[in-house]
Amino acid sequence: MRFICALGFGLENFRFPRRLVGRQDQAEDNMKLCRFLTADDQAVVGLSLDDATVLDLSTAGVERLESVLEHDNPARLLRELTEDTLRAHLIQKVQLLAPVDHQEVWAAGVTYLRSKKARMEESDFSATAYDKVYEAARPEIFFKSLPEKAVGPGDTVGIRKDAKWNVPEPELALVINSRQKIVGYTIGNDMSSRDIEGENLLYLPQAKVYNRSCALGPWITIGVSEANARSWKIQLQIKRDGRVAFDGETSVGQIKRSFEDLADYLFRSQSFPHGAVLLTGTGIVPPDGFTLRPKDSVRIHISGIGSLENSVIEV
Ligand code: DO4
Ligand code: MG
Repeated sequence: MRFICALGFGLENFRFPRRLVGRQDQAEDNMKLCRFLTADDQAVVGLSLDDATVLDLSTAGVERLESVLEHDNPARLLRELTEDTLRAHLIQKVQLLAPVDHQEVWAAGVTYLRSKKARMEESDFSATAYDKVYEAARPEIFFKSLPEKAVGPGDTVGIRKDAKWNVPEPELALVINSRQKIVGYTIGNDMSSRDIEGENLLYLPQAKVYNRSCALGPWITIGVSEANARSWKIQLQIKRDGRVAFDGETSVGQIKRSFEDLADYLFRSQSFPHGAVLLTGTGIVPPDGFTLRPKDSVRIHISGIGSLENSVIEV
């Protein structure tokens, strides 16, 4: 009854008990941790247990994602937090932000056969490098973004003014805490300039790291095993003038390396006191004639997470 009244008058101003949001035993499968902007422009940590509402965890004293991700058992902590009375908002009425606070964002590459083949074709010059790294024990891992530069759902992603061949790279992103434990998953878009990378592999940082080159979101799915995540599908749809300009699909199970292995190499001789986000590589590559244009819309869907949508601008 109280829930119905709350919806009628706008959920934002109501507090209601967790038991009205969803059943306790369903919570672990559906926990989505996010950051969002409140009506008075405060960035807060949120938790969603269904498709419609997000609970403001700042009302339970949680100020940063990190305090959940560093917990021994984030899923259990979130369940306990939802036993409190938390302020709820309708998801449609809040602006979700990239789900990072102080975590550096890194990316692995050439982890799918599709990515290796496409890159060998785009560059005679560096073809053997891609071939070798695909087979080698040590993966390719590169720095992608400072957390404050990552863009969130609904924001714009960038294509470089000085590049002619630009593509999105839809990737599963591992959310790893400071103790190297993979505690969740989100969606990453590793925007890339293929002509710059193809000209010379030493230009990789310029092809990959520039304004608005990394999108993350819409939230972090907590408490899912690697085995389950490997059954997820990844879809990419690019729309231009309202029409589908490219559509592609792959499966997380096609990634050649284990998530543990990727996290292990990232943390070798390097510590991440706030944890890290690691994109796991792309398995979807649009055909060679395709390049993004300003105003295109890029939608990445991963079945166990949700959708990350951004429009394109020139930067
Ligand atoms: O080797 C260049 C980058 C590879 C990459 O970003 C990917 O495979 O997703
Ligand atoms: Mg990539």
